[in-house]
Amino acid sequence: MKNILVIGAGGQIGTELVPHLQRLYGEDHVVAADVKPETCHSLRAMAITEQFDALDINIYAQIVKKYRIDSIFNLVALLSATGEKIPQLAWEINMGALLNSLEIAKENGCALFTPSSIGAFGHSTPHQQTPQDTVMRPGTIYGVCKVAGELLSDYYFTRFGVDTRSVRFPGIISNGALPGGGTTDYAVEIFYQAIKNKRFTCPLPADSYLDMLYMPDALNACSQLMEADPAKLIHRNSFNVTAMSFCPSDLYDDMIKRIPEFTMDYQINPVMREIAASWPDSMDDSCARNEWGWNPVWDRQMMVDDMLQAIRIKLSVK
Ligand code: AKB
Repeated sequence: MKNILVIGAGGQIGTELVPHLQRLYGEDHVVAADVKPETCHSLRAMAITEQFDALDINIYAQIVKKYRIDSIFNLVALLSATGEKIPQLAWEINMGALLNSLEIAKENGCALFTPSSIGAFGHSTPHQQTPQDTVMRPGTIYGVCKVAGELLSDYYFTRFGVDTRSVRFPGIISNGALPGGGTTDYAVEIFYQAIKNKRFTCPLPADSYLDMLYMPDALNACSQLMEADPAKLIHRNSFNVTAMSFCPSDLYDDMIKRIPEFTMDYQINPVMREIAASWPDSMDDSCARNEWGWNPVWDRQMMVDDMLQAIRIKLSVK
């Protein structure tokens, strides 16, 4: 049985990945960690929790030894839009947590999952059916960290034999913890605003196509890849994964079919527009499908219905 540590567990992915891993491996085999005391307070209600800063390698290593950890999910990251406000700090946090995770994984024989992102691509990448192996020249500090992280993770695998694996996540849509500081966050916020206020102001242009995944598929991507037969993996860091590609006006059309009084206007955020324009419109994820059986379940219409239902319950709105 695995002993798993999730660092950065208090964010959008972590708060759902922890219970997902608990269901697969047992509650006693998953440790949630975050730097923020208030986040750890709520994590404690669902999991064994440790509060520490992943940039402090000594404390990080002590925790790995204390729980005999053999698998680490490193979710520590400042996202794309936040990163552009504080690029130096984004580099320090994103790369610092990764480098410490790689070193600790090397010293303790741990497998390591660190998500990459569509943010690893840039303007010069082919935007339609973006191939697995292609030009990667991102224009954001977040993307620079993701490309560097992919390379560093592959380096630790080939040079030191560390079992590093990763996916390039698109925007992740979920109804648990809110995302924060990403360019794709609009695709979550729109649901809350549609239910609460029947209106939404979108920061991205109407025709800004981006890949997206619904959270249940994102969680399966993490666990399936980490369980995959290593002999079948030609790639490691990182695999394109996607389930749908849409733009704000597509989502608006879906919404007014279900909430006829819903209205949406646009107040374009120039930084987010530029970031979104540099990212793929749609990715080719055939390598993930062929090498470890990636097969997402949730399409856009199923996701929209489920999001509306879940958020209505969450907000106690009929
Ligand atoms: C972001 O928008 O920054 C993230 C991502 C696609 O990596 N959601």
